[in-house]
Amino acid sequence: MIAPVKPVDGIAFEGANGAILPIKPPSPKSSTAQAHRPILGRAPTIMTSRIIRFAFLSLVALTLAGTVATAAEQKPIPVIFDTDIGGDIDDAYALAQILHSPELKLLGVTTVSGDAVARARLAAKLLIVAGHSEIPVYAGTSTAPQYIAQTEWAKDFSSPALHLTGGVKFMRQQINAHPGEITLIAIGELTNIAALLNSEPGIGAKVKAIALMGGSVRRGYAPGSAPEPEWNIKSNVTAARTVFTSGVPLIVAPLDSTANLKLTPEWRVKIFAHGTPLNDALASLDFIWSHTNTWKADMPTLFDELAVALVATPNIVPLTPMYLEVAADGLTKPIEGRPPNAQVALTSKPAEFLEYFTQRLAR
Ligand SMILES: [Ca+2]
Repeated sequence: MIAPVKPVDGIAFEGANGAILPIKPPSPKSSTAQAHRPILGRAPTIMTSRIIRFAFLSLVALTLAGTVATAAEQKPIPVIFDTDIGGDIDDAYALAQILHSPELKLLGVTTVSGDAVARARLAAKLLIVAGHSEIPVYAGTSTAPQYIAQTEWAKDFSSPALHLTGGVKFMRQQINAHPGEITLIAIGELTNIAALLNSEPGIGAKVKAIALMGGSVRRGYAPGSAPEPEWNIKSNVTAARTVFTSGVPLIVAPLDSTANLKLTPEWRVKIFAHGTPLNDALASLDFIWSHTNTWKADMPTLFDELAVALVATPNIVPLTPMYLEVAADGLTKPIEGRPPNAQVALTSKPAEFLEYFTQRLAR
């Protein structure tokens, strides 16, 4: 069931410039003075001080070594990336971000909304340019035509990894092959994800989590604005309701924490100056988008990138457990007193996030 797709014009991206969320100073670290406290009520001798100091430093060294070893040994998180790449520019940057996140293993890409096949060609070409011909791309559900100017960059592209149908089936097969392991990163309307959850009884219980960009809890697109129906949710409210009532653990990046993440020219210069084939491709797509997007945005907003980061770097922003209900108009309303269905990012620190993101793409 696909809700009628509304025109892109009129989305309130305008006016989002300027306001920056406050950056709090880091919380004071706990004192290590405890380690130097006298033992058994006696003042420490030089020798006992040295022993204590050695023991303390050894403990620190062991802890650090353990952290490094754990990080190195940790298996990357298997993810499937469900995207409406080709409309807004943030999806292309988000795909590059996944490829530059060693914490993640990208099993495949599925596309959704508008011309899902054209979007799949674009994703497949970006992956080839990035040197990842092994990662499959499957077109998912197409809907009414939308603005997708970037897909011209990949017109008629084909590769052995590109499949013009089968997005939902691919997700289902992968989840059944790796029950409880796969996180879905959903950064378009939720049509494919809902179709997956409806396609087989019990399939949702085998999904580890769904990280999604979507919703609007305490603010809308513009700083200080009231909550409003967000694009990914309102584009298919029925699908969004299926996802939010599925019982699958949800990690949600709504407008509250994403709408202020502006990739200004200074940050883009840093990314494009790192002249890898992938970054060169991003520069091309960014240029096409900058001069054609129908809502006249003058710089990218990294909406989708926070959803990716919440999987790769879970502590990057605080998460608030809450129950979000999807209203008929696409609003995502927090309901008090119900067991949470989502961990929600309500705040972010734009300067810190842009540094995190840019560092990844410029290495
Ligand atoms: Ca998107």
